Amino acid sequence: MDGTRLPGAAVEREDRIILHVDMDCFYASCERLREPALEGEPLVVGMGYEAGQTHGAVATASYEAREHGLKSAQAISYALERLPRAVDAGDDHDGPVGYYRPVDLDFYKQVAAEVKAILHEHAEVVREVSIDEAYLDVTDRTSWKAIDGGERTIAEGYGRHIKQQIARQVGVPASVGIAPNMSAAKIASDFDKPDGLTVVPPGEVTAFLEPLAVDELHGVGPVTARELRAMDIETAGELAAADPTALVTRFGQRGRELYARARGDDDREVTPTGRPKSLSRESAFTEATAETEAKQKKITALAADVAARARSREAMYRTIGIKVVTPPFDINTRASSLSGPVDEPELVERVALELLEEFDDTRVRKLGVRVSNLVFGEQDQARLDGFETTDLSDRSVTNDQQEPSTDTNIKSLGHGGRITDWTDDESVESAETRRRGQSSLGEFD
Ligand code: DCP
Ligand code: MG
Repeated sequence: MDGTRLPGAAVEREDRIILHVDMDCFYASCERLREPALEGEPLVVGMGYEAGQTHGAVATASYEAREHGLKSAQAISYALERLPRAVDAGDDHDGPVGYYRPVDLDFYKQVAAEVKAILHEHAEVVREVSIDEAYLDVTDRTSWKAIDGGERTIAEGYGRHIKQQIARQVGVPASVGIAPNMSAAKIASDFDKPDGLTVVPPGEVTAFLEPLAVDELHGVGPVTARELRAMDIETAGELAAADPTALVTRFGQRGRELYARARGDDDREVTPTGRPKSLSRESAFTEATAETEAKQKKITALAADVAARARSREAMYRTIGIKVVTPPFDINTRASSLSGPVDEPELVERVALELLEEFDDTRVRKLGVRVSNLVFGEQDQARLDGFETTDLSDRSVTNDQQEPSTDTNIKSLGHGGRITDWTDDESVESAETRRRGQSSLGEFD
């Protein structure tokens, strides 16, 4: 990657490589793992099918059972009607029969853990969304570069490799979708189930979505699909070509989202399961520079990126910091803290630039911006009474290197905690940096 390339909300978004994995008829595949004779048979995993039981539901049906109309969430009594139990079917029964097994969640969780371990080996960021489903951001691990005379991308090979690793090491089938954003990747993984691998390179997302029925789009259930049909909108292509105002009139803010999804616009980030302690981003110069403007430009872009990521994760921050790496590898960190958590992209930029002033004449080879002391989504922005009127350009946000401000609304952290914070992360960062090369745009959280 070009070390001079600046990160920013708009930059690189379309180049992301998002991989979505969804295991095929997962509970049934797990049962087959310990009972290989069930391979190729119509298999129902669920509750309530034993003699004398009447209540219960299908958790999942193998693809062979699905051919008989069975699927998750159906009443078990319905399943038994369509596909009587093999053990109960008398000799005179000449229709299809099925195999039934009870749900053994502990076992499925063990299998899922093995699968997830493989996924974590193959991506920096893994978002586990359910027992058998995860998103991976594999942008740093593979490439959209076309190979084989343009027939395939390198990313496709990476997806195939992950599928094979799961099949060989765990023994269960997975379907994989790869696309530049999360919603397209999810649709892609579902596109060719079971054992599917569907790749939608950048630039092909709209064409891929176009022919799909609207209810295949993420977030479109049967009710919305019906309402869209009433508006003469049946396919994602028709939804993408619809009048957005009419959609907003009908569905409110959701209408705008539906419209965006149908057009393949989805800039949600793959956020790791669990909550991060901080969010940060750093970027190196190709060569160390003392140029103020270049440094400011980079800090501004990094600040925008970090603030956008915080917002997309619904994280507010109380501390804003920068990292300045001077040649050869001296790491300097500075941070300022506010009295309450905020979601203020402009403030991140302003504080980061202020903190940078100390390094005005310094040659710098790498810069980073971080927000920390995170608070997630649950409450409104803290009432920072007086905050808006405080003149931030004039010492109201204090540099941690200086005496804490006496301002009651904005105060500084002590040295110790902050420095330790960053030091901890440095060890992660140096390993990362070694692996990716110095010029890469690495995250340092
Ligand atoms: N599950 C359940 N009840 C449901 C839906 C699902 O108990 N109503 C369980 C059983 C599934 C597992 O969750 O095996 C994963 O759900 P999926 O929706 O991914 O379904 P499958 O993996 O079974 O099938 P597919 O191949 O369509 O992904
Ligand atoms: Mg599944």
